[in-house]
Amino acid sequence: MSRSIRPRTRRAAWLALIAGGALTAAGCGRADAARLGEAGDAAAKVYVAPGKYDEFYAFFSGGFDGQVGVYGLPSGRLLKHVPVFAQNPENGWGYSEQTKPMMNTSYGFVPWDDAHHPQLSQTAGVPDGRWLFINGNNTPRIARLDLTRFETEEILEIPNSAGNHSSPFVTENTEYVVAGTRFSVPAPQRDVSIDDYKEAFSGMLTFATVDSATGHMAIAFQIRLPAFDYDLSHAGKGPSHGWSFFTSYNSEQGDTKLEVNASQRDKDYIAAINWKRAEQCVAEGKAAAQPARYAHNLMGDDGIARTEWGTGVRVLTPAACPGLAYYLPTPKSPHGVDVDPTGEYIVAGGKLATVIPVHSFSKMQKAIADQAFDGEEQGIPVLKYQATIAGEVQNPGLGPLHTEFDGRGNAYTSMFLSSEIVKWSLKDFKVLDRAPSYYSVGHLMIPGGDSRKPWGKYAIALNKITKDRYLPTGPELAQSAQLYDISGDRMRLLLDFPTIGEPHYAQALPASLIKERQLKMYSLMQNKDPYAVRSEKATKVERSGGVVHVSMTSVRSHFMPDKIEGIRVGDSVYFHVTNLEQDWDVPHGFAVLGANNAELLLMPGQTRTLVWVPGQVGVFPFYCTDFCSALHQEMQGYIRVSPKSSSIALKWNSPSYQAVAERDEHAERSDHDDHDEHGGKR
Ligand code: RUQ
Ligand code: CUA
Repeated sequence: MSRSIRPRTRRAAWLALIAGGALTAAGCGRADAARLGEAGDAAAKVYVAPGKYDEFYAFFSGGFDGQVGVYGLPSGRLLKHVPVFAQNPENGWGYSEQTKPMMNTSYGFVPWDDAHHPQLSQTAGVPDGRWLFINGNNTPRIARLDLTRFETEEILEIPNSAGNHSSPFVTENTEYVVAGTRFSVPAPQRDVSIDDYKEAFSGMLTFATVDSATGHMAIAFQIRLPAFDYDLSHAGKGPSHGWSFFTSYNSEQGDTKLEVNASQRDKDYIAAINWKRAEQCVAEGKAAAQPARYAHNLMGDDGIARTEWGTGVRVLTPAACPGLAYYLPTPKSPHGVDVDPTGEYIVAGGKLATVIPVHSFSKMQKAIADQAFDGEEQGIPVLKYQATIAGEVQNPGLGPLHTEFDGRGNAYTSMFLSSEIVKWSLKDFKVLDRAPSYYSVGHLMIPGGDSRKPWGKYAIALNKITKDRYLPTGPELAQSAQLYDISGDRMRLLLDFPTIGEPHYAQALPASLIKERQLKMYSLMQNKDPYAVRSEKATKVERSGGVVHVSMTSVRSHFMPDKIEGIRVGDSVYFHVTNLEQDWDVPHGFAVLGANNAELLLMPGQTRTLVWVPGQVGVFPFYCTDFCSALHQEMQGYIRVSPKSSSIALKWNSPSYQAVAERDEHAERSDHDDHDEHGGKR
């Protein structure tokens, strides 16, 4: 009796610990001043003198804010907040006509998301500074940012997926970005009972190619797996090139109360996917074509985003493609899966595990060759745990989640429950050091720490809870990162810095890889926006029914035109503003009183369009919102709005006015003549 109770009690204790998010810093007792960043030289190590640059760019996911934060390291200074999945009224992202299509999905316009994992593009397994990918977790999407502009250039929706958590995780040469569904769903979606979970739901993994010249993504194939929750992923490299690994939990396939029901088994799985094999099977026609509607949003070279609609996907099943997928048993509800720089070790983080299991790729290959199977899961061979495991890190701490590497043979694992980073050796899997984090570290990050060539100087803890580390700010406290010096034998905490949104994961690389490649301005002469005006002479205002197009310019320190009359209540006024500047760091803003959407921020040489629908009669100012010169406050204008029935003619003060007004008058006269002929409609 008591024997049967004990395991359950232990599990209950675990669950209580997890649910409560225990804040006990296991390392705390051991912490001495030098380890906590209080030593005199900690400040000097993170101090970047005025006018000097940081050594690394770091890209933090914004979590629930759907954006990317760019920070300098080691200073922790925030450099930029790049809008990705979420509308950003500060610069009009997702509000301007040119950028709205970026938020199109098969569910309609979705102007927000939950962004978790930034991934730098890699060449030969090393971050190359070209692009940054990031997943949208809620409405499954992958975005690509261009690192010469720090702007989002492309967003690809992932069909047959829900909760795009194990994404985007690039392969060694950015052949693919991947997307594993966290929530299994009916694929394609249909009306079925949730009770039919096991039979009717699938766990779909998606592989999207990345064009090596343009970065453009395209869904190559999907793989239909059992209805587990696919949580995280990393690609193989070197000897394990051609494989991608996905953790899964809920191999119990519970469809309710997962907290308990998905924690029954001792081991869940890492899915090892041989994507080279998948390519063969697809080439041999073994993938089934399946209709699927998904948005692919791409910024054109005219600066205008457009949506192309995907109509189908090719779906592979392990049954149709033997050798495609294997399951590696892994304790227990594994979360992170990380591949060491040599490509030999596959490290899992089991949220509920008491060890850190380390699989060996070469042992896995041998186990496959020897058919060392321990049964199967819906046709997918399960490899014997003992046949693939290289070792287990014993007593690492509580709640291992994610592991990164320093390139010197060491691994660093975040311990969520015991709030610490644990350093261990890839040689003998022995713990070498531990440093407390404040508090509840989720991901951790070493620049290049998931690549073949980590720049192993710093580690960052991305903490879930801040508690008492900063001045309090009401019920919601600042999000927090902590920077550690990992260059010596022992880790040393150097700095706390607050971050925006909820940073889940981050990636970093030496600034030298991108710094010199920054785009300084858009070329005005090559501006292909159909409403771009390249000089003040060409500015104009044109009406077509209830739509008015204002093609205007901004330059220090005025708009052309800055006096507009002849607008009527209810008109849709399209302000197409072109920034004529051709200097670095001279954006202009544009804002109009009462606009129901946003303001605009115009980069030099760029055109952006804001729609304004005036709802009342009056004369309304518009002005520049970006302090651009000593006469920035003079950068303003007025637009007059008359009653709907008004016949006041369009009028504006730009050099084009006379010519356009005469042309319009002429057109109106012949229009009159036309109508008179047909019975005097006017
Ligand atoms: S995770 S909850 Cu990357 Cu550990 Cu998203
Ligand atoms: Cu233009 Cu301020």
